Amino acid sequence: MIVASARFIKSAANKSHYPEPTLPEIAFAGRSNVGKSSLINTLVNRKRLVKTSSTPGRTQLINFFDINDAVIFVDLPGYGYARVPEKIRKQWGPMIETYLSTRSTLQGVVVILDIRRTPGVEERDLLAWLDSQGIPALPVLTKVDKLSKTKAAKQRAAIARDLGVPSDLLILFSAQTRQGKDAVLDAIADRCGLTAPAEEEPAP
Ligand SMILES: Nc1nc2c(ncn2[C@@H]2O[C@H](COP(=O)(O)OP(=O)(O)O)[C@@H](O)[C@H]2O)c(=O)[nH]1
Ligand SMILES: [Mg+2]
Repeated sequence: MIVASARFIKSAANKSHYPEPTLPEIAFAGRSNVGKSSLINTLVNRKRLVKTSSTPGRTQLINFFDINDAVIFVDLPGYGYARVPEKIRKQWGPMIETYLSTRSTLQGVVVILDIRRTPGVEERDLLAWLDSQGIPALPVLTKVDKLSKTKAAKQRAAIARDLGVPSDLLILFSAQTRQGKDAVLDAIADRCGLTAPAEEEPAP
């Protein structure tokens, strides 16, 4: 999939504020600071379509973006940030769960994991819950530029074992080098049934 256009649609705190469910939708989830904003910005070739904010503790919203007038990307609030006040943390779960369990156009969730970390309880819970709801997960291991090739391959295998999924299901990604960008976009296009545009013949 080639991203030709990307624009912010709206933010929503609850269902009544979601945009009309017309286009296929892909949501992005991950713990705070995992690199979710950087991943989305890389996919859409923009520096700051999604703000890479470093102020946890604010009430967070679900943000909707139109991509190519063909698919909607949904930036879910980051989870698992210990410094977030309990009151705010408590409203995240329901907000994300309501979205994921009721959104009729949702085609899959890109679950972003740091390649250097063993998946925590939040990640395992999220993946198990998506599975129980029949929502396909697209797991992506980000920040691969932080590890050597050998170490990255080892971590990929370890995380796959940990999650009980085949290793080649885990896409290796880096916002710094853009490694894995096309693999993520292709997985998304595949999930949404968007066929790749035919290669144009070079002009004679
Ligand atoms: N080296 C490296 N740093 C990254 C990568 N992705 C994100 N970061 C850094 O990780 C921090 C958190 O990134 P951000 O996208 O804001 O994370 P978010 O909280 O999940 O949205 C920032 O300092 C980014 O520059 C990556 O692929 N490689
Ligand atoms: Mg972010």
